[in-house]
Amino acid sequence: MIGGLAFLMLTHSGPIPSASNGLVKGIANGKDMTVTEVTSKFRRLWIKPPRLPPRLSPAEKGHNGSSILDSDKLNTMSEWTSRQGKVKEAFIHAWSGYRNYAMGYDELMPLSRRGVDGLGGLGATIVDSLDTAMIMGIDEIVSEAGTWVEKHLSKRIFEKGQVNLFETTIRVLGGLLSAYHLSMGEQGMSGDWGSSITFKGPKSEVYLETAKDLADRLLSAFTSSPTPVPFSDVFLRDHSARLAPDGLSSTSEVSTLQLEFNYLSIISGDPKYGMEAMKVLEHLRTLPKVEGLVPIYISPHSGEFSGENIRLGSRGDSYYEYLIKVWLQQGKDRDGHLKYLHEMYEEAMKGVKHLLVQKSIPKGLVFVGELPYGSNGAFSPKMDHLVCFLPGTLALGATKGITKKKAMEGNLLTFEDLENLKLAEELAKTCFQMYSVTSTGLAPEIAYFHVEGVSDGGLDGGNKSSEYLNDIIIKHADRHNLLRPETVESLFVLHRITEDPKYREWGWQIFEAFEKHTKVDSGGYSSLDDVTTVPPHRRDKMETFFLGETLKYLYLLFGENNVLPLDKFVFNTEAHPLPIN
Ligand code: DMJ
Repeated sequence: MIGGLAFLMLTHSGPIPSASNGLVKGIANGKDMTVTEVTSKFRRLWIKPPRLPPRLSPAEKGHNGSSILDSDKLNTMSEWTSRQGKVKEAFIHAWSGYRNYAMGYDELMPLSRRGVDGLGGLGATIVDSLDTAMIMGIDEIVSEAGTWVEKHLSKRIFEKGQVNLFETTIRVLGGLLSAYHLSMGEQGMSGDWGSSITFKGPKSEVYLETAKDLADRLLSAFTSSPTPVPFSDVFLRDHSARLAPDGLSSTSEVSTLQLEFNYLSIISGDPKYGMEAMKVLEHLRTLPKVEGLVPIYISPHSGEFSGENIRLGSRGDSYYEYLIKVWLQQGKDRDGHLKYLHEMYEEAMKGVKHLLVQKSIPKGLVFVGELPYGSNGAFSPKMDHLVCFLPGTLALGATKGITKKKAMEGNLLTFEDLENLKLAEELAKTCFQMYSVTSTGLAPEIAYFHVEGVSDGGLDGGNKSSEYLNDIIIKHADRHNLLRPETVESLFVLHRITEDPKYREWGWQIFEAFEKHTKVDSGGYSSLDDVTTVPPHRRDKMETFFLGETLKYLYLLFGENNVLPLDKFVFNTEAHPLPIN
């Protein structure tokens, strides 16, 4: 243990990332800082001991609490602690780029070193990053981000025009709610997530009050609609909402609001938020489905699904994720009136296995395809990277967040759970292979799988040494990478649940590929145009979810499993942890 800590302190006093190394002008709290100030600020931050020291499990402690770990185990622990430190460095580098060039904008354009408002202008990167900084114990960033929220966010909410209901809920509302809880919002909840740090920055009530103000305006999307299906866009400044231009909402968007609105009702004591959001799921329950699967569009006007396109990728994904997560959020009350969510989830997963899961040839990778023309139309062997949320969700649904070992010992797993867990492991392998098959080691946005009867050419320009080269087809238009989190999210959940170390190793390979190909010297990380060429052409955008999700999940994957335990916390679809009731 002492060896591990000493190692970490050494690591942390090493070179600091280039963006914070005086190459760029630093800005903190809106004020310009000199190069030396920036450098010394980050060096101070760097040499701090870790906030969350490794904790030993009861099995690792002797009777009197003394360590009985052998040196191999200690080395392994310090290796993962050191890797966790690298993820923290990456987060600081990403934040530095954003803070220096784009503070107050939604996103950083890391190549042109400026900001862009692609999400309605609520400083989305700041709010999305806040709880990651808390989890990593980076006080300076918590303080910078929290101070910005306190000084500017209410005004922005008051002034701004059109925002998307779903994106604003999962990123901004979700980020505020999580920051509220992690900064000890609820009396007596101190430290329930694995840390009891008191952060600099505003009091937790600031996050709650801002969340309420935002949600009060977002509610107009529900109240303006003639059905329980909300409109997709909200005008914040005048509390009004409107349909998307084509009159349709995405099924995943209308069904991925409930964790956030439910939790806001709990902490505010006002049931209106949860009530409005839950009406959507109650309504979806009544609609006809295909073996539990749903089309990706829905009309707020008629309340009916539109078209027949069924997929677990874009516009469909988090419908399935929230069925099980909103049910898990109920804690002890899971057998109460929300039991129908578990039933809908179970039926949908049966439908996935029956209608969407196939194996590629020649090597037999298990993947989830699509039914673009419904169950009577042809199967498409196309899988979005977005579908890689599914392994984590399946594993979580099977054990309800406890380890597989504990669930087996308690005889808690049904046949269905075991089958889902197996599928989760197979799909996680496929998602990882979507990375390792390319020459950058990073996944494309979309992959096709080689199946009998489909004669698309194989991968062109990928990693020629991969044994899955002939199984995975990457079309030219799909070769970009947006720094997405889904695969590392699933690796994190699967590592917690199965305790299999391979998931950490896979996560580390992915992290190294991000470091090698997406890091921008002047600060931040960039998306890529083509993951099959080296060096890859870069795309001028750092998505907020790289800080909110990707780096958070990698940090948690390499860390101790008593931080944000999965049977006590449920992560919203943007990786903002909320406590289970
Ligand atoms: C995030 O905003 C969320 O994870 C959402 O559910 C899907 N898309 C992005 C990340 O890829």
